[in-house]
Amino acid sequence: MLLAGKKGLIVGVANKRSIAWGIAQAAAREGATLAYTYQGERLKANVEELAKTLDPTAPLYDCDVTNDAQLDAVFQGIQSSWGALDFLVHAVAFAKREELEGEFVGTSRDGYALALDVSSYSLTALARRAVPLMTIPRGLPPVAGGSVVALTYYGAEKVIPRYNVMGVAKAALEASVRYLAYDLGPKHIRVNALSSGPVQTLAARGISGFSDMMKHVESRAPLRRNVTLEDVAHAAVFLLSPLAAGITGETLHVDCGYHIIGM
Ligand code: 0WE
Repeated sequence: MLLAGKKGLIVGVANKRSIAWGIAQAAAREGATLAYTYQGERLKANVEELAKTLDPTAPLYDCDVTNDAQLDAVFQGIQSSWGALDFLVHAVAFAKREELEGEFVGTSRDGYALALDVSSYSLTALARRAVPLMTIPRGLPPVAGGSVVALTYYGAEKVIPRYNVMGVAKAALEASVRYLAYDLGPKHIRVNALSSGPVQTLAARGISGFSDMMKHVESRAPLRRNVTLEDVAHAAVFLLSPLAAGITGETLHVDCGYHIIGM
């Protein structure tokens, strides 16, 4: 059990297809105890139902990551129920639909700000609040520290048509991972990004050409297939676990090798 006795917060479960939910299931299987946030009443029932299947006592917090008061309440809640935190999973992103349809050059000021706020700044906002809970000595022998994993995508590094402002937001997220890793390293908190290949999630639904994109990856990736939720979840558990004790500030590609191809 790679995460025996560890307590983690999962941010970004929307439904059973969510990468965050895949990670939650794999982490629970490895012995972790989990808390979750949900984004507004619309998704509360979904997250409640899923969380209950693993642990009927799992703490749930309403949290729009652009709302500082709600972020504060999440960590106050974890402080009072657990008193400490071992890991954090960030799996949230949003851009307005119109920004993912037209050209990047047309990105509006408020669309740009919203995408970066929800998809990039939120990692720093969450990590800052997690630090005090991760630096409390705990366990036997007592240890302090933690692990943070954020989900990213290849569109941060190379142009993926229509990913547009999300590519800029993920680039900022990956840079944030490096700066957070630098700041929090002395506190024994590791911060890494996991760059997943495309997965059919709620976030992918309705994105025109998504199925063609998955066919393209399947035909060109060295492993000649798309990633599964399990592939991504297993790599996330690795990064959260002591097996990755020497890894921080890294972007780990879990993409069946797609990103190594030049032509
Ligand atoms: O990060 C993502 C998607 C994130 C996302 C999805 C939506 C759809 C619904 C952010 N905001 C919204 N806003 C909505 O209104 N991915 C890695 C999946 C994804 O999205 C794409 C992709 C891939 C891959 C969009 C265009 C091209 C490729």
